[in-house]
Formats: sequence, structure tokens, C-alpha cells
Amino acid sequence: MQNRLSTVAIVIVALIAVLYQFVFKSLLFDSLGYGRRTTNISAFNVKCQKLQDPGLEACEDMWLHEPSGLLYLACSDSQHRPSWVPSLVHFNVSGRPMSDHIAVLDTRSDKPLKSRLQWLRVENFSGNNGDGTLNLHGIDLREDTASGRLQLLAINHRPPLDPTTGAELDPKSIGANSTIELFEIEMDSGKPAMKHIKTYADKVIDTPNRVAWVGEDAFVFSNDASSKTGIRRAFDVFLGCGSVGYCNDHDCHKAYEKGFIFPNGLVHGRDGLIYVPSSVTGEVQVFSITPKQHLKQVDSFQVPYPIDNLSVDRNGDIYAATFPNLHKLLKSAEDPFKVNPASAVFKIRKVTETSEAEIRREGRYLVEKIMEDDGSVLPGSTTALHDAEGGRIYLGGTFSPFVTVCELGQD
Ligand SMILES: *[C@@H]1O[C@H](CO)[C@@H](O)[C@H](O)[C@H]1NC(C)=O
Ligand SMILES: *[C@@H]1O[C@H](CO)[C@@H](O)[C@H](O)[C@H]1NC(C)=O
Ligand SMILES: *[C@@H]1O[C@H](CO)[C@@H](O)[C@H](O)[C@H]1NC(C)=O
Ligand SMILES: *[C@@H]1O[C@H](CO)[C@@H](O)[C@H](O)[C@H]1NC(C)=O
Ligand SMILES: CC(=O)N[C@H]1CO[C@H](CO)[C@@H](O)[C@@H]1O
Repeated sequence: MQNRLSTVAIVIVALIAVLYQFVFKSLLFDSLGYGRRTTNISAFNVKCQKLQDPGLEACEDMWLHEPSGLLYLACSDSQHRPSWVPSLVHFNVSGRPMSDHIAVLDTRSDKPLKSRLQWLRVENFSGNNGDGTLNLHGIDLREDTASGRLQLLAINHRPPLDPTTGAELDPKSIGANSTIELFEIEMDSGKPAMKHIKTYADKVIDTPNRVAWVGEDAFVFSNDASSKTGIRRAFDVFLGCGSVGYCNDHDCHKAYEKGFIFPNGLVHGRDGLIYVPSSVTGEVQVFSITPKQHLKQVDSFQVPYPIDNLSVDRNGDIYAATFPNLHKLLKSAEDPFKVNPASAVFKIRKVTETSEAEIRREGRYLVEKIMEDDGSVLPGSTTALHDAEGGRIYLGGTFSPFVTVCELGQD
């Protein structure tokens, strides 16, 4: 008996030690980044500047139209944003931002910020009970080759409403009503606008985070959690969670759901592959799309910090916005004007010219840190976008009251 008890005790202690070693320790130090020192941005060859304008706040996601240099930003307001963040289970409907909108910034102009910034008017979109509002998160755009039109997909975290009476339902029990909205952009008319075409509402679109076009009328998106609400979410970080969904013109289905931990800002690479980053582990999983529109994992690689969102530049290189101190980002979600968390940006280049043997040894992806900051210059960046032509990086953050642009020095 004695013996068995002590065996049990030993096993429990060993289990806790193992958990500490592999789960809690990596959670505390690698993922949440307690005690991680960040490098001063002055150590990097970059010159950064804040772009501050009323409305250019909480711009979580952006997309660059390479030919024109027009940068499309999905912005919100930093003061109200923390009330309504379904991905962090912040569900205060009455405090939610009511003025989310898409900004268009002319990045090739030297004029003052005001005169190169426009806001898209929303047309033919009823919103919730006719209020016309959006609650933006991830976006993606594509240029339709036939019409030359830009098509915008936007994740929209609607407050839940009773479908028949329109009465407000409690998001704490049923979660946000997250949908994906398709708009067409009209820039030519002098009054730039985005016209609503379609709402994708489907049970597969559950906790959407980012969306990526994969073809005409087809896109993938990440669900970042196991469910909208409920107890399982508390274990997501240990048990894993999330999925990638695929939608085409007629329906949506789960395309992959094994082994994710908070899959976040995914992208469609220039190589046709789908890159899905984890905002907890910093792992990027790489997938191809099968003819049946499912995902098949073909590779993976590690970035040292938890990753938020990826973006692809003209050359096909991928840029990752990361958090050296995730715990501070979570704090900035409570108080965006006071807490400005650290951020770091990595450039990821796919190795194509080396031999297969070398790739097996070194990996197919080169991961290079190109800037890091303790939070004094960069916004708590959730998105970093590289403009290869201008040699600049644009950074935006979910809660940040400004956007930052950095000129990359020549080295
Ligand atoms: C970073 O470097 C700048 C310029 O060298 C300096 O003024 C600033 O105090 C440094 N910040 C920190 C946190 O060390
Ligand atoms: C929700 O937001 C409203 C409006 O900003 C605020 O007055 C209220 O205190 C918030 N409620 C909670 C529970 O935080
Ligand atoms: C607005 O939307 C309605 C239905 O959603 C559609 O019938 C109508 O043609 C649209 N109007 C314009 C100007 O696109
Ligand atoms: C969610 O939004 C869709 C699209 O507007 C709507 O049809 C549906 O009734 C909404 N559901 C809830 C629970 O709000
Ligand atoms: C647009 C987008 O995907 N944003 C995500 C970037 O990462 C943050 C932090 O994890 C998420 O909250 C956003 O959803």
C-alpha cells in the first residue's frame, strides 16, 4: 500500500515536472514571454514614423494594391475596441465600436497624411437591424482580372440577434455572430465606395480570424478557437484548437482541423500554398489545397515568438508580426492608450536554390528578424506589411491608436 502510494506520488510529481517542462514553462516563457528582453529598435537599420490621424486607429489588418500603391486598412477605434473582441471573449455589446471602416492610403504620394487618406463609403449594407455597422477583423482583397475590380472579404463580428424578432441575444452564452462579408470596391467615382455583394453566414464560420482568397469565388479562413464560448476554450492552449475552413460560391466546409493551437492570420503564398501561423507557439504550418478543396500539410517551420498575422510581398517573401511579450499585448487589450506592448517583425524567405540535402538539414524557410521594439516606437503590431517597391514596412495593431511606417535601410 505504502509502496503503491509513493509510486502514485512519484508519478504525479513526475507528471507535474513534465507539464512544467513542456507546457507551463513554454507557455510562461516562450508564449507569454515573461522575462523576455527585447532589443532596442535603434539596433536595426530602420527609420520609423507614426501615422496619426483621427480614425487611423486599431487598424488590425491591411492589404497593399501593388500597382497603385494604395494601402487598404481595416480600422476601428481604440477606445471601444477592447469592449468587443470575440477572439478574446470580450463581449460588451453596448461598448462595441460603431464606426469601423476601411481606409485607403496613397503610399506613393509625399503629400500630407490628410490629403492622401480616404475612407470608403459603405453601400447597400444593412448591418445589424439596419444600423449599417461592421465590426472588422481580418480582411483580404483580390483584383478580378476580367473586370479589374477589387473584391474585399472582411470578417465581421456581429452582435447576435434573434432572427425573427431582431432582439439582442446574450453573446456571453452564444458568442458573436461572425460572418464574412464580400464587397466590391469602386475607386473611380471620386467618392470611393465599397458595395456589399454577399454575406457568408455558415456554422463552419465559427470563430473566424483571418480570411484569404484562393481563387475566383473561393477563400480559406482560420477559426482561432475551439468554440465561440464555453468551458472548452479554457483548455484550448493545452489541448489545441481551431481549424481552417474553405468557402466557395455555394457552401463552406472544414478544410483542416488537426493539431492547430490558435491558428491566426493565415495567408495564401505566391507559391500557391497556405501558411497558417500559431499565435501561441510561433509555428507556421504549410499546406497545399487538394482538388477536393481540403488542406494537406506539406511543411512547417518555427518563428521564435508567437505570431499574429502573416503577409506576402511582391517578391513572395512572407512577413510576420510577432509578440515578444504576449502577456503585455493581452494587457493592452484592456488599456490600449497606456500599455504599448513590444513587437518584432520577421521576414521569411523560401529557399529554392539550395540542394534537397541542404534543405533537409537547414529547413526550407529562412527566418530573419528585421526589427524589434519594446513598444516605444512600433504599435503593438498585429500586422506587418512590406511594400517592396517603396522599401517600407507598414505596421498596425488591433488595439493601437496609430499606424507606423518604417523605411528599411540599405545594407
Ligand atoms: C533605445 O535607444 C534610443 C536611442 O539610442 C534611446 O533614446 C532609448 O532610451 C532606448 N530605449 C531603451 C528602452 O533602451
Ligand atoms: C460596456 O460598455 C459600456 C459603454 O462603453 C460601458 O458603459 C459599460 O460599463 C461596459 N460594461 C462592462 C461590463 O464593462
Ligand atoms: C442592393 O442590395 C439588394 C439586395 O441585397 C439588391 O437587390 C440591389 O440590387 C442592390 N443595389 C445595388 C445598387 O447594388
Ligand atoms: C447572423 O447573421 C446572419 C446574416 O445577417 C443572419 O442571417 C442571422 O440571423 C444572424 N444570426 C444571429 C444569431 O444573430
Ligand atoms: C487580421 C488578423 O488576423 N488579426 C489577428 C492577428 O493576431 C491577433 C492576435 O493574436 C488576433 O487577435 C487577430 O485576430
